[in-house]
Amino acid sequence: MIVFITGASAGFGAAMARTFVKNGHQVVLAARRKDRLDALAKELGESALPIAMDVTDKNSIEEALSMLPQSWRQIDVLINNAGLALNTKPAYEVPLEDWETMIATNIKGLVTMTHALLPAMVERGNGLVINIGSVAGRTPYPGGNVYGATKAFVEQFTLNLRADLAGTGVRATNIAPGLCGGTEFSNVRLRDDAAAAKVYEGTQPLTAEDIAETAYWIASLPPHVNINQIEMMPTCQGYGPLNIKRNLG
Ligand code: NDP
Ligand code: 8X3
Repeated sequence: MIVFITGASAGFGAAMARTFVKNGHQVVLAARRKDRLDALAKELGESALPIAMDVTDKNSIEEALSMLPQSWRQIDVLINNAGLALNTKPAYEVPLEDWETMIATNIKGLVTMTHALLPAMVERGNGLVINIGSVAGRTPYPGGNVYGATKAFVEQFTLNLRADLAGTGVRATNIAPGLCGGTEFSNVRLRDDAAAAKVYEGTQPLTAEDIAETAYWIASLPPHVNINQIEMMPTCQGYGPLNIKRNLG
């Protein structure tokens, strides 16, 4: 398989690249930090192709895809993983720019990549799109605001893809993980490495390798099996009660 992974310079994306290559597949590594991609490609050898791309920029996506060598053009699996959360402040305190960046990356980037690669999969009658959603797309929490809403979009877009793709041979899956450590997610979100480390203190979170194994399992199922969505959490995480403010005013 040729697997196109966005956000391959860190976290889940890099772990997924390692897992697919370990299992004999080829990976296109896409992200903005080319130096990180080059280092990973060096580690992975000829099975990896690093390619600089900003998913928020349609031209950058088009340019990157147009530069793919002929032998790398038949993408079997697209993993829309590039994404981020910014800020944990309440909606009425977050800078608009943070919301705009999350929407541009988690929604616009994901649909632009899908729009670019899906028609060829349908034409061939096989392929798989794995979108990385989040438990935040299903379970609201204080400070989740636009991040949670972008991941709700990812889930609903994936399920609507399933509606359109039924009978085409092309599969689509939403993976919705909960707390996952060992990635740059909280460093990016909190913009403070010490605070980011505290998020995972006293927990045993999911790891990027857990997500990578799940993505690989989904991609290696027989072609007649579609996992529509999968929600996964570390055992130490669960659902909370609804928040009730008592005795106000
Ligand atoms: P990381 O911050 O470790 O990795 C994010 C990746 O996305 C990086 O490779 C980054 O690369 C890339 N990226 C960000 N913006 C862009 C852009 N504009 N264009 C191209 N690439 C971009 O995070 P995780 O690995 O933890 O997260 C991966 C995905 O999983 C995200 O969608 C996240 O929302 C989701 N998720 C994470 C969870 C967690 O707890 N960690 C739980 C649930 C979901 P670069 O900066 O080089 O461009
Ligand atoms: C990341 C998981 O719970 O921080 O999507 O929103 S959470």
